[in-house]
Amino acid sequence: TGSEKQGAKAYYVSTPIYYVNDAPHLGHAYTTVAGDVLSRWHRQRGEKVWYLTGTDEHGQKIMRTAEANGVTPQEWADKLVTEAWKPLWEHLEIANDDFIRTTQKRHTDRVQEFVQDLYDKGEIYKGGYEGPYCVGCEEYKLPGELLDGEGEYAGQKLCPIHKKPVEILSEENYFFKLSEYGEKLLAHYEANPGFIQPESARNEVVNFVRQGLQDLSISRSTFDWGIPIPWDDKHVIYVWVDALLNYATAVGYNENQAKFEETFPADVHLVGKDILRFHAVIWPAMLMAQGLPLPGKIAANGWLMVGGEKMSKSNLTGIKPQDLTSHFGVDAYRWYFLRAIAFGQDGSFSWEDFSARYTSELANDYGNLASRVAAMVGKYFGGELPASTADGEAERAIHDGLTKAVTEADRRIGDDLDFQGGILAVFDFVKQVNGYITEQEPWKVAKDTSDEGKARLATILYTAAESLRAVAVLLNPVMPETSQKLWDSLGAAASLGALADQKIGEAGEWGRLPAGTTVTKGAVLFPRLEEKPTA
Ligand code: ME8
Repeated sequence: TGSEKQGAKAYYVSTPIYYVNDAPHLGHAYTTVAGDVLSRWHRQRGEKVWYLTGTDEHGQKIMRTAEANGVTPQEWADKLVTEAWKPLWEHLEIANDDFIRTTQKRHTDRVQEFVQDLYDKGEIYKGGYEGPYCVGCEEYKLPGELLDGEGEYAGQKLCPIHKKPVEILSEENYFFKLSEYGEKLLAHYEANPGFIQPESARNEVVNFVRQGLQDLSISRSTFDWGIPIPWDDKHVIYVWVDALLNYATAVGYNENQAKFEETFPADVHLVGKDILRFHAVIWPAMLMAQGLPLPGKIAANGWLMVGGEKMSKSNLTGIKPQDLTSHFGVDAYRWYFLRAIAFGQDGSFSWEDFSARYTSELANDYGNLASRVAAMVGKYFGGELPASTADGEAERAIHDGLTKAVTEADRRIGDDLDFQGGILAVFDFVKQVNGYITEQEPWKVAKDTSDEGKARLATILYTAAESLRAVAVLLNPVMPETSQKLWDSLGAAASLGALADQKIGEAGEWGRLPAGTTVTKGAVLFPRLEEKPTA
């Protein structure tokens, strides 16, 4: 967009790369939408941004799913990526800059080089290991964290996350000397209090590392769906080591030095709580071992729950993202989860809550404000935005309210990843503007045909329209389609240019929308909801 700082490091945001054993569900979409809003926000700050997502395609979980479906793992992954994952991200308006797949050569070659390099540096050795393994997690478990099975699983030990029996694996494997990094990791957490977010996640990781780290088995020899260990092709690289490296291989590690330096490390790795340790312990240790810089922040989102249970591939509760977008629209979908749940906390989804918030906050507060203002500019000024010439105390309160909303939203969304707080700051402003119109009663002022009356009416409608101009900019990262409709209805592009080029820093500059623009009663922002579909 021209105003990007040349040569500056990109603000780099990542999502987890998701397993392709199944189609994406609400939980995956939650993390990916959050990353999209964060990266769009930073783009609108005028920063250079790199937003990465992708898919994790190796390991036993994928291999077994493919086998069960009678195809090769690669065929299975190709099908899921092209038929399920990429289409959903497009549907949800995810503006990722790249999509990495761990079966791509640009990834597999670089992963082999990375691991070979660690081996050459003496960070990897051969050893034996036997222990309980959960295929769902693709992770060895500690005996102490297992649950006792009941009913059909009586007498067996279960994974605490998947509640399925673990398997005892015994392998001769290659190990990464993770145990040597405990002190360095603790020192890093100490020196960088914002490294792990939220606080509860940080505490969990610190406690875990304080208990002492074991070396990490980084190869598998009981199956072959993975990247071969370069010096011993009877082994494949552990799927988590392979997967974590996507954050480096996707941005030019060992391949495009300029790109790598301009992008790496990530400013924010967005993850779910389930994969926090991989990102906050193993990944930084791998980078330390190579002398590479560490990411700025690991931000863990909480669980999306339905009916009190974590939403997962095996507990889909029957609701697909598309079921919600077809009812509420894509923008409302993007908005809802970030608005309803404090980021980092668990939160429940219910159809009733979504419907209630849609109607009161989106349709009534926001949508009606936009349509009322456009209708009045049409009715009283023939659709030509009047100039504001009679600003008084009420208008100054609106100007102040906007300044506050911009500062608050920018800090909360852009810096703190407090999406809920940031969205609320903007919606508080929307409420304030609604209150202003109710108090000023432009429909009554319109009856006063004196010059003073006309100036008041013009001022009220300009103030409301200019407020909406700012709201469109501030909500663009969250609801891009709606903001565009509003932008069109305000006739803003003719003088201010494209919506995507509007900067957050300028959103609060009062008076940017010039008088004289053509205001039209555009498309309804949030149509009345249909009856809830019956399952
Ligand atoms: O773990 N609530 O992939 P995955 C909130 N391939 N977020 C949820 C969620 C829920 N109920 N369910 C899933 C993997 N998520 C690895 C990652 S990264 C180098 C490798 C989100 O397909 C959340 O972000 O199991 C979680 O961490 C991720 O999906 C797990 O996706």
